[in-house]
Amino acid sequence: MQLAKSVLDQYDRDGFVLVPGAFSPAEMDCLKGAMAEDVASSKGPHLITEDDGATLRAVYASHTRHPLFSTLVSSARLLAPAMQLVAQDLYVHQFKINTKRPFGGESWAWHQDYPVWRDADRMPEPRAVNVAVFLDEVTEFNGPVVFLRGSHRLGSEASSRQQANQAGEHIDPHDYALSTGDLSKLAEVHEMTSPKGPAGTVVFFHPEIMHGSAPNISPFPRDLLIVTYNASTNAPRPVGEPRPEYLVGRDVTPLVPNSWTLETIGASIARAES
Ligand SMILES: O=C(O)CCC(=O)C(=O)O
Repeated sequence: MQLAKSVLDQYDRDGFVLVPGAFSPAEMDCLKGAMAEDVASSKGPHLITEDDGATLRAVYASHTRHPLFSTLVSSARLLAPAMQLVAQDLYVHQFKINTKRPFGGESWAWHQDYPVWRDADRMPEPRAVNVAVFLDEVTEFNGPVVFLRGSHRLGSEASSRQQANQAGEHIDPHDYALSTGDLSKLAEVHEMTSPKGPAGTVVFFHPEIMHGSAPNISPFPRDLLIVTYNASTNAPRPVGEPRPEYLVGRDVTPLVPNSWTLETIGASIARAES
């Protein structure tokens, strides 16, 4: 899949683009099943809970444990447009599924992603792209990600007054949030907008766009898979101990796009299990 010039221009202008129908509902069902298998069969710090300490909020690095996800990250439907947008060879910096349960999946504070990777991981530049895959339909009711359109053009200066959380592991946007005053000023200039669509929709978004999301007050789940691709030449250069590999990918070998379909994946799963 290749993005048209007009879509690339739209990404430059807005900081995100929505690609409807990138995957089929059957493919999303399959990924939801794989997510459930991964969560049920693994324990560890890569499973992040809500404040109650029990409800799942996010699962990291499923692509290192489940063949459906390890092959998905090289799918031409995700990787080829990502390579166009960054104009570089790419590897997976981070993989996560943010899961908002019905009736209460919690919010994600307003933030930019790159300042976190710059400060916590020493990623040299924002030569990266986030790719969000809607595992569920995303509506105005189940906590869609909200962007400040065009705010990526401000660079990371808008976050420079934030204190980097020194935590060695998962850094929640709540620990790195923009102040309400700054956000109020930005929202006067940058329209708030939330891409929505059926399961299988994909949104590419810039690592410096301001974004956040509200709690899920609907009876419907909102599972959102986000792959962050980084340029292989832009790998973090940590001064001390790097953050764990489930948060910061260390294999910077450039990925090669594959033709990911349920059929080809079925074959690769059989190979992995034999
Ligand atoms: O899942 C969401 O609603 C927001 C996620 C997000 O902002 C992030 O992971 O950086």
